[in-house]
Amino acid sequence: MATVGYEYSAEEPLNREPPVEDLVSSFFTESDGYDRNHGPIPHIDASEHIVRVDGAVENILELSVDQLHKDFAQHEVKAGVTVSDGQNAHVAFACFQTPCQEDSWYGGSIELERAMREDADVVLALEMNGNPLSPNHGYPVRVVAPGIAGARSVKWLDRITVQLHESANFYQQHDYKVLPPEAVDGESAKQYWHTVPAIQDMPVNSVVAVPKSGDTVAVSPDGTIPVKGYALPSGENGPVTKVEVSSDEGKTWNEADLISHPEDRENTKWAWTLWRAAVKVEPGHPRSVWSRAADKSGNVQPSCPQWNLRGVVYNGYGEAKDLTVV
Ligand SMILES: Nc1nc2c(c(=O)[nH]1)N[C@H]1C(S)=C(S)[C@@H](COP(=O)(O)O)O[C@H]1N2
Ligand SMILES: [Mo]
Repeated sequence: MATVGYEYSAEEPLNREPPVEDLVSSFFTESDGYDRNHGPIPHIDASEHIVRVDGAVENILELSVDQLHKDFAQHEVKAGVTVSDGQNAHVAFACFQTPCQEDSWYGGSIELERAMREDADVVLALEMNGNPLSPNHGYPVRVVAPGIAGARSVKWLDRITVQLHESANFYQQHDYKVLPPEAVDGESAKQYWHTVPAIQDMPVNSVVAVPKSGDTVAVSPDGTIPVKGYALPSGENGPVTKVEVSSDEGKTWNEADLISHPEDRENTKWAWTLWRAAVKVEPGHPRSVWSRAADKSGNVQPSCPQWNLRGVVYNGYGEAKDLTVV
């Protein structure tokens, strides 16, 4: 470990997101305004940073960032995983650089099978869009586990452990889980945390970005208003295959145009999809616009999933409500 300084505190970590209309303005997000942290941001000296691979492996590895750069593709195989099929093994990722709000370290785990499968594209990332990772996104090395909740994509990675149980970290055991509706506060949640699985794959989702709830929108001569948003497939079931938009609270739906990767139109499995539509809306107030997405496996957004205490994996219809159409 070689931390040369911290930013922010464990009590008030950096958490922010850009305005949603900026998000949908281009396929590649230009503003670097999305950050999610449970603790301070460490500034690490990459030349001294080591990622240790241990647990149920034949060879414990101590990998420098330089080695990861030069020949990462070979390393997982080198380590020699020693668990057999059907053992329900996990790969735990850990960062010990800074304390977090609810634990003294940060960690998460995914299934070993998923981590090892080539088409699951779980990677140790050293770069983002061709540049070294910035400190806030995990410099010098982080996990990126596509399709899986961001909480498992551990930043400032110190250790990878192959083990027969999930990560013991707070954020795997007592957060990022869908609790039953009987859990209504911290106290009543206590008896349920160990009964429900940790969130892994995220569900299909879509968001209406333009207009925003409460906006006043001018109707075009053809009686339509422009609507823009984004959509995500569930887990490994990408790409998004359809987004529909309704301006009559779900009675009728119109198919939106999907905007995928500008250069690489084939390689869309993990990517989000931007979409736009022109929908007929009668002038007046209040008006609303809803969106719902479907993915390659036929998963469709529900209108409103069951409430849960942490409000996680919410994927009800996208919505802009309380619109004034003039
Ligand atoms: N070490 C560490 N890794 C972490 C976190 C953290 O607080 N500490 N937050 C997790 C969560 S909850 C998410 S959503 C993603 C966010 O990554 P980003 O800030 O680069 O978008 O990082 C994950 N990895
Ligand atoms: Mo997260």
